[in-house]
Amino acid sequence: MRLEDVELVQRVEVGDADALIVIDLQNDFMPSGALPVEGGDAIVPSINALAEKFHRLGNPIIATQDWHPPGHLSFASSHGRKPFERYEAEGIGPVLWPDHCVQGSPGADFHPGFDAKLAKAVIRKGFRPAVDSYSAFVENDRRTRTGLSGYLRELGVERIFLCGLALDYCVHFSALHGRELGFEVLIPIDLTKAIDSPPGNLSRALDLMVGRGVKFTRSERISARG
Ligand code: VGL
Ligand code: ZN
Repeated sequence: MRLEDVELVQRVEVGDADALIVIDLQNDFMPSGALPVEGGDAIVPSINALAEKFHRLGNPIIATQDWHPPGHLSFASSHGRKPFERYEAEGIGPVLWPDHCVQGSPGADFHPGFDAKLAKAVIRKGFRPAVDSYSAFVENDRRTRTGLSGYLRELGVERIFLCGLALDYCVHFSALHGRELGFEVLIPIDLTKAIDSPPGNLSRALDLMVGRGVKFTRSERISARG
């Protein structure tokens, strides 16, 4: 499925059981970063605008950070290989990445234009050397939880709005796990960008998300309640 073919929800009103989750809006995923996502910087102002809406309504905003130790096994350099080479191991893959989002490095910081102070919690993921975590909920070993679902449940959240980077990796796996964990999931499609590596990955990710009941809309169709 192509991005243009995804069916969009016409009108969305932010309810009191809604949370906004901003995925990995970090320097290394910006066009000048170590693992650049095309157009990654262009979505920042519109994400701020939606976050401002949630903030005014008193709805929770949670941000995630990809947060790897040096020498992480998702890095091609840790295997003497080239970035984007295919590589599958338990908790790693399907491709290897350039070194990125190393804990405490400038590349791991939020994009300076992102209004991160509006986030009431920051979830850091991918910090175990041999296990990656694309999802904000469950690491790539498919077992280890980040704690986010419990946190959302305690806040009474039933529906999550997912935005940020990258659509076919961290947003995608967060959406699927969100569904598995019983949340409604809505992605404003203009507030996210894809890596699309290996080629065709975005199309496959869209098929999977649609099949599991993830809904899509555009940010200008989201209105405040009341
Ligand atoms: C991501 C690849 C590697 C993401 C993180 O945020 O989508 N992708 N690490
Ligand atoms: Zn990563």
